[in-house]
Amino acid sequence: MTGDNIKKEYSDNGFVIVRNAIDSDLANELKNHVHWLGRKYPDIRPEAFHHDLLIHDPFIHHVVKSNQLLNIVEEIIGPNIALFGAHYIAKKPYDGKPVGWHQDGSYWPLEPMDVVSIWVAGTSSTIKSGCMKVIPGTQNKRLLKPSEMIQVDTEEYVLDLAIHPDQIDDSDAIDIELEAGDVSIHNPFIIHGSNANISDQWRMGLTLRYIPTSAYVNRDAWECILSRGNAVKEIQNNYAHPPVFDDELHMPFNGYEHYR
Ligand SMILES: O=C(O)CCC(=O)C(=O)O
Repeated sequence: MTGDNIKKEYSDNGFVIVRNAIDSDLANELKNHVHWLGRKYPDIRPEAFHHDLLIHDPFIHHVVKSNQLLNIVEEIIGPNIALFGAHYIAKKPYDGKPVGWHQDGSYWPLEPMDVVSIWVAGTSSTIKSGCMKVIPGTQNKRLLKPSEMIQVDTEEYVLDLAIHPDQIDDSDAIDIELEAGDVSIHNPFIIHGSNANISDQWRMGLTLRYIPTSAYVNRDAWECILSRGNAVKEIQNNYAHPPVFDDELHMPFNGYEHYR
């Protein structure tokens, strides 16, 4: 898919799928990383490997700065790029939780709301394993505030808020089925969610939220990763230093020696 096509589909539809965006070795490492995190944090569910666990991890810096992803992101937000959020939403076979319908922008302290989400598939993601689904056209709706959403039980759902079912018409929702190495890209307005994993396979996705460095993250002490290009001096975002690889703390990966 050419850069122009990615840009056009994204701007027309609020989402786009790019097949084989990353190579199979990197997709495999993503999968290994989820299992490695599972051993490191046995008490944390794999849908909840959040930004704070990932922001100082050399493998995440490596992925976030990979040209395979940044060349796509640059088509949409331009050449000066920062990562504002990383989160693995990995669903175990038979057990992975659903994600209620929501718009990402409802949660985010970005000024302006200039951000693109890249959902990187470490395994296949199918209807049965609880792939992401989007409601087309909703990218043109206004953002709901958290106070306009309902609280849901995090024992059952990945996120604690969801849009009230009365406000959802999912009759033409689109299932975003992916193979390992594919990515889907969505904007912060589009309504999306996912079902539980009822298959016998893992479903692993790494969500990466990229902003142009001109967008301000209005949250105290929040760390971003400067991924490509330059920071904007007047925008007071915090950028994490590239981590130093430590055998005791980090998973080895292809290229980890650059972080020694
Ligand atoms: O991974 C999922 O099931 C949902 C993903 C999602 O909500 C997101 O990437 O914003």
